[in-house]
This record gives sequence, structure tokens and C-alpha cells, in this order.
Amino acid sequence: MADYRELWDSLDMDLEKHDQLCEVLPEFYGDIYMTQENRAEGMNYFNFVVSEIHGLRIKELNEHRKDGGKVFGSFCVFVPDEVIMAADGIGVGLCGGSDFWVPDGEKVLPRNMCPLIKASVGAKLSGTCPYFQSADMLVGETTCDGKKKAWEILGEYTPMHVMDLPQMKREKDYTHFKEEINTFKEKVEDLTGNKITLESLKEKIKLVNDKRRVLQRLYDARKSDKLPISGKDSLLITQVAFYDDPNRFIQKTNELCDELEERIEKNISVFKDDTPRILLTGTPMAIPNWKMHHLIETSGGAVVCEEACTGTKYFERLVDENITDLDSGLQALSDRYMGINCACFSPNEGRIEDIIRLYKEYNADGVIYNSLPFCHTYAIEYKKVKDALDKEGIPVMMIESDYSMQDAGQINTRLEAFFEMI
Ligand code: BJ8
Repeated sequence: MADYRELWDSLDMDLEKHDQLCEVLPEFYGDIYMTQENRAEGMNYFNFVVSEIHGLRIKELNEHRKDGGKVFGSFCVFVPDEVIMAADGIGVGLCGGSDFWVPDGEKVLPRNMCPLIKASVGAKLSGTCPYFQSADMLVGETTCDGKKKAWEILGEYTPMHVMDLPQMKREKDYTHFKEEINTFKEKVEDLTGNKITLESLKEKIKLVNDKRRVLQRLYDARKSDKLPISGKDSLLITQVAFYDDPNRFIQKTNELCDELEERIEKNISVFKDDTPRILLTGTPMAIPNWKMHHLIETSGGAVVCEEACTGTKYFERLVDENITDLDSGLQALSDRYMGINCACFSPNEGRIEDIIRLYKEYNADGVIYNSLPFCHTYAIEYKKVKDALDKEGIPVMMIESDYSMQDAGQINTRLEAFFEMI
């Protein structure tokens, strides 16, 4: 990687601590990703993105800011990127997926809470994440209790805007979220100094939809009997989608999909024919959390789909592109985003329908329900999901696990037993 120390220094990072992080990541990535056989050529771009994860993209964000542009960091797929982009801002996903940041998060948060929240706050406090350091504003949301209370603390360190996300899906909740998007739009316009117009919003709705379309194309390739790509690689692509330049991401992922479709035609698979196909559902897997995919795919299974925010929740369903004025644009955004079936909603029957539909669409053999510890919404929702899957005769297993690899052996054993049974 090129020398970015000057850039990192200018972002007020803790360089010494950051060096420790940079030391572990390449080996970790190498062990998990580069050991896979017969990967598509098109994955080279994503290897490159990871190798430059704190470099090239940060340089791009820095150049954008030097030219007067603004960067917005978010933590949830309910934050509409279209609004940020329509005001010439750049949005990046900031959820923390590494154990490295957890101890710093625990300095200000209780230990017994979700590692995703602790890692996200710890990434800011430790000054080791250049994405946090590049963000002119963080955008939180009132989803789970842990997140919404953590924003109050994070807000002491950096400018923060919190979107009020309804917890139910009645008509008035759609109207409320539309108003929240409007408030967010005004905030974004204030910070960037750019007014959002019908044309700019239309253009960015189309661009973000194109990103969704290419991810759907990638996922369609995973429906094939012969799997041309591993679940691990697919997860990485989705994670990269949260912070890469959208045009470049669309182009590179389309190129990869050309190759994957060719592989399908030639019957090339990265797994043996009888490998159990797994639908993974549950809490999001923020980069570099590749744990569950790695464990499943080294225990004899293959992940064919993720019903998660780092998965189908991120790209399924498009925003209506036929908007006629800004008001209809906000309505279209609210309609699309409020369709996401997060466990923070009550009731959340739509998620159960999604899981059953995806299980069939991707020809899965079983479902792994993955939850981070102390995530009450997802853990509690397991019962309703399991009851529904039992009725359908769909095998399901719950695994609760954090970012550390301490329980890897135990999970491997459980997975192997599950794969034998299905
Ligand atoms: S839309 S899943 S990205 S809120 S895992 S922090 S819920 S305690 S991340 Fe999420 Fe938006 Fe919903 Fe998706 Fe809380 Fe649970 Fe932790 Fe979570």
C-alpha cells in the first residue's frame, strides 16, 4: 500500500494504534479469503479494495472535502444515500465489525451490549478509523435501544444528526418517515450548501437503484445449482458497496457478474455438488466481520443468500424513479425504505415472509439464524421465525456469537451436526 501516513495524520488519527490495526488485517484477510480455491478473476478488484481500505478511498474522500464537498457517515440501511448524493455529498457506511475496536467502545459503554455498537463507538474514540475521521457529519437513527442511546455519547465527539425511525408500519409511520427524510434533506443542504433539486434527486435515485440492480444480479448468480462464487466473496462485495465509489462499484461488480454467468454456463462451481446450501439471516455483518460465513464454509456448507442488512435488505426493492416533484421523491424514498423488515419493528411479519421466500428462491437446504450477543430485537424474533419455519418444514439453527474467534471450534461442531441432519 502507498504511504498514507501524512493523510492519516491530517485526519487526526492515532497513528501508533492504527499501525497495530494495519498489522493484523492483511493476515486475517489472507487466512480467510486468499485460501479459497478457484475464485473468479473479478474478485481481484475487491482484494485490491481491501488492501487499500484505509488508503485510496480515504484519499478520494479527502480530495472531495478539499474541493468543498462533505462526507456523511451512517450506521443503518434506513439512511437514504440518495439524499446525500443529490446534494453532492458522499455517504459511507460506518458500522464497526472488528473486535479491535470493542475495548475502546467499552470505555464509555456498558460491556454487556452489542459488539457492533461497541466497535462503532470504539472506532471513533480510538482514532483508528479514517472513515470516521473523514466524516463531516454522522447520521444515526432510532432503531434499537443500544444504538439510539449510543448516539448521545458519540455525539459528544463529533457532529451528529439522528433520524427518528418509526417502530411500526402504519400509514402515519410512512408519513412520519417521509417528514424525517425531509428534515434530513434540510440538514444535508445546510451542511453542503447545495440545494437538492428534482433533477439531482432523480439522478441519484437512479444511481442508487443501479447499485441495487447489480447486487441483485450478483445474488441471482447465487441461485444457480452450480455456485460460481462463495458466500464469503459475496458478503465482501456487499460490504464494499457501503463505501466504494458507486459508479466504479457498479462497473466492477457488473464485470464480475459477466464472469459468474459465464461460469454458470460452463458448470463451474466453487463448491462440491452436494454441499448444503445455507440461507443466513439475522444481524448485519459489518466489515471485517466474516466470521459466520467463514465458519459455515469451512464446516462443509455454502452460504447462498443473506437475509440481512449486509444482504437482501440493502438492495431488494427499488425506489420509484418516476417522481414528478421533490415531494413525490420524498414519498418514494419513504415507501422504499419503510419496506425494510428490520427486527426493530413490531410486528415484523414481513421478515418471516422474506425468509421463507428467499429460502425457496435460492434453493436453500437450511437456515442459520445468526445474532450478535445482546441484540434483543433479533434474539427475541427468533421464536416467531422458528415457529414459522417449523411449520414449513424448513430446518433452522440459531447461533449467537460475537466478533472473537474463541467459540469457533464449538460453532464448527454445531454446524457440522446441522449439515449432516439437513
Ligand atoms: S435496519 S438491523 S442496520 S438497525 S445488531 S446495533 S439492531 S443490538 S444493526 Fe441494524 Fe438498521 Fe435494523 Fe439493519 Fe442494535 Fe441488534 Fe446491534 Fe443492530
